[in-house]
Amino acid sequence: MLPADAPSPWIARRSQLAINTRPAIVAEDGALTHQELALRAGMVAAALLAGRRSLQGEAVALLARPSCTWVAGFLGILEAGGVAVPLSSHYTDREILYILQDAEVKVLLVDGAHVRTVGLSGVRCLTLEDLPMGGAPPASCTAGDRALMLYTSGTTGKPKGVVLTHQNLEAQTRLLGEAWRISETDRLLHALPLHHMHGVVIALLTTLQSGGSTELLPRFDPMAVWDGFARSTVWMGVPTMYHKLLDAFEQAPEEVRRRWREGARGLRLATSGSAALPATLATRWEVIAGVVPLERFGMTELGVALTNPLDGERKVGSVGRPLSGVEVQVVDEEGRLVAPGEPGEIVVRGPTVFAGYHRRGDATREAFRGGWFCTGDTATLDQEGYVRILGRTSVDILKSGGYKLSALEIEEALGEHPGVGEVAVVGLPDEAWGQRVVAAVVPRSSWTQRMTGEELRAFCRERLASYKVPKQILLTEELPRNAMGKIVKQALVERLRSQG
Ligand code: MCA
Ligand code: AMP
Repeated sequence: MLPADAPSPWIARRSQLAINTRPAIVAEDGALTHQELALRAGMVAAALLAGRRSLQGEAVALLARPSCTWVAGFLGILEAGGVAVPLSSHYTDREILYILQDAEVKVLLVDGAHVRTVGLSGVRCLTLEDLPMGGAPPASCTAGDRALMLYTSGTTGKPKGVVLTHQNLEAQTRLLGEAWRISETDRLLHALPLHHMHGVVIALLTTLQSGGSTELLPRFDPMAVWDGFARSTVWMGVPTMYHKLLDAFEQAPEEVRRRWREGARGLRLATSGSAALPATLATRWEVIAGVVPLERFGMTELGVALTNPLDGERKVGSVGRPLSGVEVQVVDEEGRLVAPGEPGEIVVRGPTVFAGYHRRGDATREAFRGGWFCTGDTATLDQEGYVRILGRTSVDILKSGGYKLSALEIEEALGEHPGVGEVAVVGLPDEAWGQRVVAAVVPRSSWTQRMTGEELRAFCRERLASYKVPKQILLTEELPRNAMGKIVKQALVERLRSQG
């Protein structure tokens, strides 16, 4: 670990790349070399600084399509000494306002497609395409300075800001780049959302900092991804993407399959993470690509912590061993190491572990025990040190298509409807999504005949990003409860599963 006041290793690496003339980004809005990208980032930094020497940790939100513009905006914020807060275009206005407020955002950087008036005084909106020409030397940042804030759903109703430092970003991108031997000859095909750890740090920034190039697709489209493999060496996806890719493959005519198969076989590395990769998907991919995807385990609070090896044995159903430079243990409730085969919680320590939840001192303290970050994931360790994930300790944290969703956040949104008496949100096992989010609602008596599940879904869509909206909302007379009157979600899951 570097001392918090050491010069930022992130900025140092960025300066090295500023003279690199190899390709860095290809996207809908053009292509940039590392050098050109550095110049564009310098322009953004200069506009943000407007004569100051540093933003001194001010939060700057970023809302733009996946593009050269997005990447220059992101890097410019860090170079100006600001904290980048990437937003999703799937967010509702309400979600955006919540984050702007919670993160104490001062400036919102947008592209032409996202120009909007922000209903919050004190937030300035700058359009990236309209910034004046100019440049600024990077602000003098330290290893411990905040660099990135990612909003993640959890065991509280509202998402929390995960604060990552310059050191976190540098350590994660360097260690992962080394483990997966990402180099300047790599070209990553990128179709992940740019408001989460996977898409931003694990995929984009790791490739960028390793000197490689990234092709940013505007969205995940299975056919465009299959076509893109032929131009790429690396692909990173979540299991739902593999599911959708394999379905598209099976529906394609034989001559198209032949081309796609060749593209997949030409990849040097295809990884899967953010949720468990079912063995059936791994095998279906192997039949086409010749090798199973490399599965790894990560978390917003710490990036990738465990990975199957690039060259050694990839165990299907396992997430591999600790990333070199990161300490991982599987422990019991007292923090003692468990024996191989025994279940325990994954805990992590090292330079990639985040600095804390923004303005949530209590939640931060609760998340650590004796300096180790407690992931809330239950796992076993085998004799060779490979970790197998068994599931999460909390039933209220769901994973759908790689997105972490909070049952409580969805319940809160539904609870705002005047007809909703009681509500419980659960995840049902699902081949495509991993978990399919379903809500069971007990209507207030006066509303029983006046409300449908579809109307409630529309109500949710006004409040939550579309991927958080339950796939199904069932109206029911009662919810299963224990002797203390508490809703038993596991019993609800069983009931809903038996009803098909
Ligand atoms: C889209 N929908 C979803 C999801 N995605 N519903 C539930 N769960 C989802 N994940 C909704 C859409 O809003 C739409 O709703 C309907 O489903 C159909 O959308 P479709 O076109 O089929 O979906 P898509 O656009 O192809 O999206 C699927 C996706 C996407 C590409 C798999 O979900 C995605 O990009 N997932 C990646 C999430 C991710 O990056 N997680 C990493 C977190 P409607 O019809 O009502 O409009 S970081 C992490 O986990 C750690 C660090 C780690 O280890 O990586
Ligand atoms: P997030 O908070 O969105 O970063 O999601 C992190 C969570 O995703 C972890 O705590 C795990 O529950 C889950 N996760 C990530 N990678 C895997 C994987 N390969 N297998 C199973 N679960 C995973």
